Amino acid sequence: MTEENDPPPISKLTRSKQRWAQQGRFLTGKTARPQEQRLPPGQHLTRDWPVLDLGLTPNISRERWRLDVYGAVENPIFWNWAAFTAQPQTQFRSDIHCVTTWSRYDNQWEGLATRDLLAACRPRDEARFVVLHSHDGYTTNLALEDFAAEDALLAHRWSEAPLEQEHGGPVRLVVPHLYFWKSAKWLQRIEFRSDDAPGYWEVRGYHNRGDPWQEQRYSND
Ligand SMILES: Nc1nc2c(c(=O)[nH]1)N[C@H]1C(S)=C(S)[C@@H](COP(=O)(O)O)O[C@H]1N2
Ligand SMILES: [Mo]
Repeated sequence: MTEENDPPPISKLTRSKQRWAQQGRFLTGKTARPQEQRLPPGQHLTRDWPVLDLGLTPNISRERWRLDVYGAVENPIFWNWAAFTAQPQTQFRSDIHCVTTWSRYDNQWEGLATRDLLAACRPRDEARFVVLHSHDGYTTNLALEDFAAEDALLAHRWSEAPLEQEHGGPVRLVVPHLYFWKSAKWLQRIEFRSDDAPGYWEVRGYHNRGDPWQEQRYSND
């Protein structure tokens, strides 16, 4: 686990991903509508579940785990594991679309719907953006409407088992309608803001929103 201000070490994959953004790698120039085709442009289907991250894999036990929800909210939250899992539990089935072109269908998630989190923390009128902070030093930003999507959740179970550490357990975000880099693993803090604050990949050439149907892979599209 690193402190907030230590930049995470740069792996070979991370370096490649920075280069791909500069090169516009994988772009097909096509868009699609989710109603018409299930696989977004430039994606291919995989049956296994690849692990993608900065390479640190923080080890956070459920006993030590806390979630801090703060910033432009009426009711800041600081939950331990018992308080978090006492919140309403929702199950969603959704597809994963990673910007490196793999997609994985029919993931069964369980956890706290972001809509239920919003009901609990009550964003103030000026709140327009959400920044996720993770235990590996990773950050990613979302517009409040994207964070509030009806199938978005803070997941702690996948396929009816506890979410594996390598996939972001104890708790990760899942926002199915955007590329998977928006779905922060090893969630530590959720910050509500009036101004936007681009995250780890968003300041390294990746699109600020990341809609796979519009092929919003890179910021210079
Ligand atoms: N904390 C954290 N979350 C992260 C990342 C990361 O490096 N650190 N990588 C993102 C990227 S680029 C992808 S594709 C997905 C991968 O999730 P998976 O390893 O469960 O497939 O996690 C996203 N969330
Ligand atoms: Mo990714």
